[in-house]
Amino acid sequence: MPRPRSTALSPAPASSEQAGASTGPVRLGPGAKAALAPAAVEVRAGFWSTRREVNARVSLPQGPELLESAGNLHNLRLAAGSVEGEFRGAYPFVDTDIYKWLEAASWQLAQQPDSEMELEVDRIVALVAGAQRPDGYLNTWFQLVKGGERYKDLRWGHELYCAGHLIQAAVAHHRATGRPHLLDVARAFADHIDSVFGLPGSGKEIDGIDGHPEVETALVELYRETGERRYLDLAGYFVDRFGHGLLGGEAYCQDRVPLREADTVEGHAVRQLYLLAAAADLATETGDAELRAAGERLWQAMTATKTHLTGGLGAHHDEEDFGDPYELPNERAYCETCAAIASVQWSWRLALLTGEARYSDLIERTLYNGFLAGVSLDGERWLYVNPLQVRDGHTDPGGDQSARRTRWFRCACCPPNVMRLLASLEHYLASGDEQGLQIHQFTTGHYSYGEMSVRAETDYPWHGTIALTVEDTPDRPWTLSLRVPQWCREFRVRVAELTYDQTDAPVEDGWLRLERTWARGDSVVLELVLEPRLTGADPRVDAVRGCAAIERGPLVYCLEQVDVPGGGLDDIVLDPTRPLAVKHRPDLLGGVTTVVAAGYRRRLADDGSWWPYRAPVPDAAPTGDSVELTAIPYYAWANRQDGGMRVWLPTS
Ligand code: FUB
Ligand code: ZN
Repeated sequence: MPRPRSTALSPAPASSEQAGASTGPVRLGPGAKAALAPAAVEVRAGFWSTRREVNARVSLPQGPELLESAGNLHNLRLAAGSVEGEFRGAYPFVDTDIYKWLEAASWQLAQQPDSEMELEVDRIVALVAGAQRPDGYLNTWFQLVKGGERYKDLRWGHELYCAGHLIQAAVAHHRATGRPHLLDVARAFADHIDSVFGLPGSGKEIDGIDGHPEVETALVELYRETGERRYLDLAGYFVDRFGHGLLGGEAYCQDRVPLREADTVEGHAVRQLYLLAAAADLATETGDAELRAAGERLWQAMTATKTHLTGGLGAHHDEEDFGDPYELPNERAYCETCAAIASVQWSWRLALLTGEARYSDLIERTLYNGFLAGVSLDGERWLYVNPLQVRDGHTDPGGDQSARRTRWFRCACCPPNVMRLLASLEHYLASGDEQGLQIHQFTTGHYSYGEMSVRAETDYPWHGTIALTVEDTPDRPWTLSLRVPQWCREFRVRVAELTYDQTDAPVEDGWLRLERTWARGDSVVLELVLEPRLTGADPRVDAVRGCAAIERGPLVYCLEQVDVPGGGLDDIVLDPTRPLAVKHRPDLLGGVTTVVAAGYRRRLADDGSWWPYRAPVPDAAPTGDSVELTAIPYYAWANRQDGGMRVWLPTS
């Protein structure tokens, strides 16, 4: 099989105008300089189908009621003057909960008509439109609480952040339904912003940026939807004004150093990641090589030094921000669900821009672990922070930063964010270019780009076999590329009469490239060997020195107290010399594969000391009683009873 040319060197940049390209959250403009364009995927069964079905059946329908009882919809009516009362909610950005829900519902409607949800969407779109000022401005907090004062508190006010989520909802609504109503509202606000913000000397009133990036990536998408270049230019202006002290020069809001000069991710994680998503969008649409290089550099720094095993991001509770390199605590891991979502959004843009598989490796890890833990299996309860450990005797703070699942939050940014990613997930799974179709994530379903289409069947991530059948093909050679996950050490692939394994398969930078003149009905069977494994960490991650984590395929595992006989987890030690066993458990947590490991419960001599430290350093290996350890996938934790949990297990 000849080695195809590298996708990254594709002479004709990919474009979403290609027939069969996906029309999800990232739709490349006609002049985009990306290596790849999103492909169309239908998720028909299996792991993600189940999670999306719960999203559609339980989480999304509950949205309007929750937005009503939390006061978000009331605020719109109040701003429209149709009711009387007080603003409800604790934050200036509560409108975004509505916009994210509208976005999620729109992506959902694009897949499956649902007359009830459609009515709810229409009703809420009308409320949003009713709250807008005649000049396009819209923010219920500033209209109602701040007496109409505008853009005086850019560092904390979130006015442009709210505009960004409105624009994203409107683009989704327009793409899904073809209706102009919400897009008209969003354009009016974007035009208003464009009339106010600009460089000194541009004749605009304010040279400023929002303390929470978001409007930037939204404006790029608005440009893609409308073809209006000034939205792209406005996004570029905003991205380049960070790092010049307009917000006081703080790292917290990415104002310490311009993105083009930055060498690591810093500050508030979600803010940083949304800004980087916008930079990748701009590099894609304009070919800005410096912005692209900055994105690639910062992604490398983030993944190498600031990312938890689960793909979770953020090491500090107080400012929801990144820590220092290798500062990756377990019980104080912040790993906000929104940060995981933002990371997926950024990585997807880089995957399209560069054609590199590693970005989709991180997406896979994040989706199956740090992201999915954010929603309960029943779709009704949420985690805002996603720690990697809950200690025995944990005193839970409750509220937004609880390590226990919660019905809704005072700061409810995460739940509707999860809803929108699950509802649009199929748009993050595959891509295409002139040379072929690339499958980034495996699901049972249908992948297509232009005339190339394949059907896939798999029980991934529980089993490693992915069976693909070509359903449609042009009459010329093309390349079917399958991502070989970064965690995979061993695989086999059968293509018609040929069989390869990891030693001789045509793998190039994480892509298994299968080039031929395909015929309908041709089959490819990829078998990823899914042995459970123990993973260690770079020694500079002090928090987990001497520990190992259990993984299998893309899944990170954890111990939950409820599965460990004899009580708490803090005395449990894993025996890394003993084999790990796999046990499929259809009865447990909606059906999971558990990993069974050997360990022991430390027996510590109780010398009555009032002091937990010892000198000299104890050197004898502790002893204890053997115990069988049943580990479950991390995403499924906190769905039974409260109790301890840990991902990293001491081995000595
Ligand atoms: O500031 C808006 C949102 O609230 C952020 O993205 C989250 O981190 C939470 O702080
Ligand atoms: Zn959040």
